[in-house]
Amino acid sequence: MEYYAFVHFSLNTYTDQSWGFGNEAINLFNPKDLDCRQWARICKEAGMKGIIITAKHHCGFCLWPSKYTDYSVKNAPWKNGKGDVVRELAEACKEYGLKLGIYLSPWDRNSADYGKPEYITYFRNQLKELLTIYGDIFEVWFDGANGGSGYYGGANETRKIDPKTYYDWKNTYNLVRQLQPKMVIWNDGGDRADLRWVGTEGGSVGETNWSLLNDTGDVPYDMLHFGLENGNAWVPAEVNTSIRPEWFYHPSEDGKVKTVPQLMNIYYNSIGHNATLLLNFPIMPNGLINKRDEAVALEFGKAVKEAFALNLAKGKKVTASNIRGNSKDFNPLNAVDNNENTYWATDDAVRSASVTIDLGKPTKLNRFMVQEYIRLGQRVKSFTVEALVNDKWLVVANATTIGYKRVLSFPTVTADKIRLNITDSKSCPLISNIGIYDAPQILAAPSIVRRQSGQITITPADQESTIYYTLDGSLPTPRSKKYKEPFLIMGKPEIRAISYDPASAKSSPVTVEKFGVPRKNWKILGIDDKKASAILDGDPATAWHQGNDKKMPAELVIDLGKEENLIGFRYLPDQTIWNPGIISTYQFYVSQDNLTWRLVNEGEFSNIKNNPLLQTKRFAPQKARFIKFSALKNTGGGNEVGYAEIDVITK
Ligand code: FUL
Repeated sequence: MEYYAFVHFSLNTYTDQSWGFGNEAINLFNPKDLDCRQWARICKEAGMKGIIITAKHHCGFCLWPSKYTDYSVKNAPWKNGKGDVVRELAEACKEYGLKLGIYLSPWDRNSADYGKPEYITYFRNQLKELLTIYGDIFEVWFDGANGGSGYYGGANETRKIDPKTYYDWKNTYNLVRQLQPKMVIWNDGGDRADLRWVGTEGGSVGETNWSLLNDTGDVPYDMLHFGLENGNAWVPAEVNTSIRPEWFYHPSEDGKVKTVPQLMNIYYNSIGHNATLLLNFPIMPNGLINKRDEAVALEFGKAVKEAFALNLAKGKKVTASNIRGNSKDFNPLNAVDNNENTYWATDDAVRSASVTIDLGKPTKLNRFMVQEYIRLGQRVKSFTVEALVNDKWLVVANATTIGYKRVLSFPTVTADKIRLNITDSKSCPLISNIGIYDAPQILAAPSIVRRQSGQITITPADQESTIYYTLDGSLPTPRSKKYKEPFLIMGKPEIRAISYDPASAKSSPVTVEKFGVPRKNWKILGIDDKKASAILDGDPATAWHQGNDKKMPAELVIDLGKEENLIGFRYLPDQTIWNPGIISTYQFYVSQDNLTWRLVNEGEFSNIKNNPLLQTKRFAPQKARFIKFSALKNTGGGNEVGYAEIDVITK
């Protein structure tokens, strides 16, 4: 179970929320095209092994017709109350050969009993239903999130519980073990369970990652992220992240689906770091996974398959610095036989040792995979990977722990031999598998950014790609100018660029960026905060916010340094999810002297709430040196105002 899916689906899907309060109307739940077979097909084709569904999220709404509450699908208009999403998913998983997992939120903002002992009985009754009706369950997720406030059967109040004692996890675990002895329990609070959270939802676990923790005591971020070398409990890491910024579906995130290079990065930082990967699909109100999410997940699956298609180490000649008792059973050949049940081992006293793989001929490679024989514990503390290139040993990678699986990427080398050097280990190392690969490049369109200084930076998705670009509007090819380093361009350049892989002679799609006048001498007036420079830094990922104490209209005045012939402006809202302060109604003024202002454009940015993309507004030509962008309203109805970038269009 290296890689499996999460699906987030509940009343939040219909209210555009992350956390429901617990009083959301049941009749909102009506997924007209719900098709769990679509979810299962996508997950299967993407290379996943199972699906975990939010049977009950914090709002308390149940996707199955639980006997113990009215707040469930049985009172929804969907299938006239006869529907059961968990059953449909269980059947779809069976059909597609996938395992089923259950997310059951301990925090329940609907239940009148939440916070009282009665709720624990209710929670366990629901757990019993889920673990007995739907066949084998591979994992159960007990999310620890708790914001306190809720509907709680109409009480509308804040209820505090002690997460360490309230849920009495030990007895709940006993119940689970009885009902589904093979199932793993995920729990990020309370008593230690079988799998641990990694302290972030961003998609990575530490470079050092021990599968151990202590079975009692608090688990600060560092322990979650790196594990504990001498912990006394086996609690491997599971990296949970979403294919979009948020867990539930929000139309505003349709343009923010992660890209294949981003997902590859997540792969190397999760599965490649001795963790499993739980990737979330937010289900849309119609009951389906969005087409864009599907396309990216399938492409990502294909890219992983291609990267690790051919193990160049398999069956090659292998020698080792030490073999346990010189026995055939522990021969280093066991490390290149692709068999998880055999392994190379050293004598007991040995803590550092090496194994050398003779590739037989100069061979191109850029990925190294290694696995410990994990049934006998995690041992390796540090290692290096060396390549014999033109008769010289070069260190191509340096790392700490291995665990079940460790994958290292490095720039392509052409080597005759590869050496794994274990430099420190808790006890004699046991290596079950080694893989050596030549992963093809990921050819996604490069990104082009212009800093305020006028400096242009072009970045490929794959560090090994070569970039070619043009400045004259023509299509870039491998005969165009090669990008070597950031360069300065004043004026209003139009830059087109491709990423190119000389080995396969394939190019990425073209990126086209048209820049306006340089912003080098621009100054934001009347704002002391240095961080406001984020508005002009050319980086869409950085933003600045006017203080919340300021009331609308919030004004931003910029001195362009010299008179320009203006015909429009551009506004990119803050691209983050929480309180981005997206301006929806505005006025745009220009001035020659920063004293007398002319209103040249006003109105609203349509659909900016759901799609906070770059906004372009044009107006009749105006000669001016100063601009004033005045925010009259934001999409949230408050006073928050955020800007990622402001630019002008000139004649
Ligand atoms: C968090 C929850 O609060 C989110 O809504 C989501 O379910 C995520 C997987 O876990 O703690």
